[in-house]
Amino acid sequence: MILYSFRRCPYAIRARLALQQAGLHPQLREVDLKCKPPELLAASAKATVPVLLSGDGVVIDESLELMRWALAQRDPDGWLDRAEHPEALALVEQNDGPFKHHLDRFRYPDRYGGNDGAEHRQQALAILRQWNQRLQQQPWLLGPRASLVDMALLPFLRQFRHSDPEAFDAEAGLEPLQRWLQRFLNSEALAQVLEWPWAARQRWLSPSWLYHLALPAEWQQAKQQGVYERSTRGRSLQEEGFIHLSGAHQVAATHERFYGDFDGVVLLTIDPQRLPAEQLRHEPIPTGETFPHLYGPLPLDAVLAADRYRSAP
Ligand SMILES: N[C@@H](CCC(=O)N[C@@H](CS)C(=O)NCC(=O)O)C(=O)O
Repeated sequence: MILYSFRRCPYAIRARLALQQAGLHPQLREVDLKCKPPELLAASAKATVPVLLSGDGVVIDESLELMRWALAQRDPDGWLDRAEHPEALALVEQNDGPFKHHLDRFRYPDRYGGNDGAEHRQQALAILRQWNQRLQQQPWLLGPRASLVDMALLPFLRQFRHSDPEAFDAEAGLEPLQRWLQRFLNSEALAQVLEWPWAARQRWLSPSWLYHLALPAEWQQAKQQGVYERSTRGRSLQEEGFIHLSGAHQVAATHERFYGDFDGVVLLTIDPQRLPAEQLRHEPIPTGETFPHLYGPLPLDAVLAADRYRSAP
């Protein structure tokens, strides 16, 4: 079972909460949303996270559906109880529709071409006051126990608070809602789904791509000059004759061997289709292992992403 996910994404968080509750631990593929791996696009053309591949041909690319699917297998605390009730469905719809709409525009007014972030915050707060009314009478949205609905909404409220925690905490009359969020933020369930390996800080590396570790100053220089001609640490393309690349499964060992003492090494993600085919060769090194070698400068337009490399803890 495979889960494409993104650590901070509220949809992915709610999916991971349900998977964990059901005792399911798929293999995690943490993706970069600015540079989505071809495997994710092949699994779901929608190209959003989370996406679950069940292993027996089922692909689920909607977080709520994924929650229901996971809890249908095991639901020890009855999160599904009343989850299909009309008022439960209305709450989820309100969250995924208007609340999310205002949340995005409050968090990123520039992205939405407006300067009315404060207005959107007020509109989101109007919705939160409705949720607050429910929570005045009961600790969770549907009653005395937590349900799928709480877990579906709370990751979005977490984002709302996170955008301006002081203003949120100072908001008068929202104490029941603030306590509801605080219980979630302090919960072991959330801590667990934000932890390695549930929410890897290390991006999943695709076997469809090639990789190269670069020193930040040399990568900066390449961007300015429009050409990258370093082979490996301390060696140029001219000296070595080719640029050392790695397959996804080789990056960690290459990092460990040559860059383990260097803080801030940059991982270049390279699309092999954009390399001159005649310059790319897969060649054995003396240990017998085969590595990709590029016999020419690295074209900058073949570099899909350049991020600080994080090794697995
Ligand atoms: N309706 C989808 C929405 C998922 C979604 O929009 N996820 C965001 C990340 S929080 C995403 O993948 N966006 C795609 C992108 O940024 O390109 C679900 O519930 O799973």
